[in-house]
Amino acid sequence: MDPEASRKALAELSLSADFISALVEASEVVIKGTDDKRVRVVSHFDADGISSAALISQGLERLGMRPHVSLLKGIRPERMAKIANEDYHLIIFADMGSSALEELSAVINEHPVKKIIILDHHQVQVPEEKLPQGLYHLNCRDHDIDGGKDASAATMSFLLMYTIDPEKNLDLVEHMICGIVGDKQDRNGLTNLNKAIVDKAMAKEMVQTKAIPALWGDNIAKALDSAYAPLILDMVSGDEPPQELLKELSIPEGATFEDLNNNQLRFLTSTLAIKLLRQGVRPEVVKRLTRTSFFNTKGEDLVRMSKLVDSCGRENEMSTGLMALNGDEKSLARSKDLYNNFTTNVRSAFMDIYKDGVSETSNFYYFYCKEEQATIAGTLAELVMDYLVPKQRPVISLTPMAEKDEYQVSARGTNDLVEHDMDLAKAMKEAAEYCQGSGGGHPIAAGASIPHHRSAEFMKKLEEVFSEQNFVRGGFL
Ligand SMILES: [Mn+2]
Repeated sequence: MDPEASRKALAELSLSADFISALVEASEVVIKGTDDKRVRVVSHFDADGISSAALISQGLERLGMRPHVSLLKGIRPERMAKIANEDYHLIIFADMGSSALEELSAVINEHPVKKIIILDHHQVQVPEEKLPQGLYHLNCRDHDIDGGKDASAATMSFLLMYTIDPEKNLDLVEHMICGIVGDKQDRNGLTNLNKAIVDKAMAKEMVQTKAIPALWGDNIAKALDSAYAPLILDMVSGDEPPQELLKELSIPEGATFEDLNNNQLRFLTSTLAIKLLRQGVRPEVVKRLTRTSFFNTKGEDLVRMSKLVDSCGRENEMSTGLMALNGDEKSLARSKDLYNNFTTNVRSAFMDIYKDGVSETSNFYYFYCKEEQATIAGTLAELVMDYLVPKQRPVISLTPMAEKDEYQVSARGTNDLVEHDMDLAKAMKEAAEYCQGSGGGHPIAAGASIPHHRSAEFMKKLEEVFSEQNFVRGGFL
C-alpha cells in the first residue's frame, strides 16, 4: 500500500482529513493481516450486507488472505461479541457493529491481540469510554455523511479496499453498487459520496448507466408477471394477464426490452404509467417506472443482481447470494428461482391485504402479517404505503414471532414525510423501548421488536411519539 497515493485518491472523493486518516489506519491493519492469514468477516443478511461481504472477501483474497464469512440475520450486540471472541485475530464487521461498541470494546480489552474493524452506516451508540486501541470504528455518520442515502455498508467496505489499492480495487465498485441499491440509496439518484465513487468508476469505464423500465425478467411478459413494484393491480389480481397487454401494444410474446424500439418502449412505459395513475398512486411512485440501471463490464445489470442477492437473503440462502456475486453460475440460476418465489409471495400477500384492508389511527396505518411473511413484512409495508392507502402517513406492519413471543414491527414512510420531519427510527426506538423492546433504523424505514403482550401499549405510545413529530404537529397529515 502506498499511503500517499491512497490519501490522494480518497481526497478526490472529498473525504475529510479525519475520515481519510481513519481509513488509512484501518487499511494498514488489514494489510498487516494475521500470521495464519485467516480473517473473520461478519455481515448482515440483506443485499447491502451480502454485497459488503463479497466486496471485503474479494479484497482480502487479493491480499492472499483467507476470509471466513458469516451472514447474520440478527444484529444483537451479544451475538457480535460472541463471534469476536472466537479464535480469530482480525475480525471485520460490515453493516453492523456501531450499535455494539461497548461490547466489542470489552472483547478487545480482554484480548488485546485482537483487531476489530467496523464498517457501518447505521446510527452510532456512543460509548461512555474512549474506544480501545485495536477497535477501528468506521461509520460515515461520524464524518457528516448521511448513512441513509449517501453511503451504505457496501460504500464503507469499498472505501476500505479502495484505500488499500485505489487502482486495483476500483473494480469492486460493482459490489458496492449492488449494496447501495439494496439499501435503496439510488432512489433519488446517487448523491454525494456514493455518486463521487460511481462517477470515478464510470470515468474509468468500469460501470455504465442506462435508463430502462424498472422491470426485471428474462423477457417482458415474465418481467410483468413477476413485478410487484410497479404494482399493476389488474395484473397482480390476474384480471389482465401481461400477454393481453402486450397483444394490445402489438408487442410479440417472448420479446425482451432490448427487442423494442424507442417508440414501443415509450408506449409500454406510458401505458403502465396511466394504469398506475388510475390506481391513484403518488407521482413519485409513477416516476419509478423508469430507472437508471448500472451495468458492469460484463454487461450485467447490477440492479437486477441486487434484487437477486436480496431474495437469497430473504430465503435464508445468504451463501447462494454471496457465491452468485463471486461469479458462480449455479448460484446465479438458483438466485433467479428464489427471486421468483419471493415476488410470487409478495404479490399474493399484497392481494390478501388488499382484500382485507388496513387499519388506521389518527397518525398512521397498520396491518398484521402472518409469521411466515416475516421476511417480506417490510416490503409489504412499503407496498401498502405506495399502492393501497389514500393518504401519506407512516405504515406499520406487525408480525407475530411465536418462538420469541414477540411482534416484529416494520415501519415505512415517504420522502415527503421525512422532509416534514418524520423520523421512523426515532419513533420505533422510543415506542419499543417504552415496552421493553428495541427498535431503530432510518428516518424513512425502520423496525422494532416488542414483547407480544405489550403490542397495544406500543401502538398507543407510537401514536404519542408521532404526535410530537413535526409532520403531525405541523399539520402535514
Ligand atoms: Mn445497510
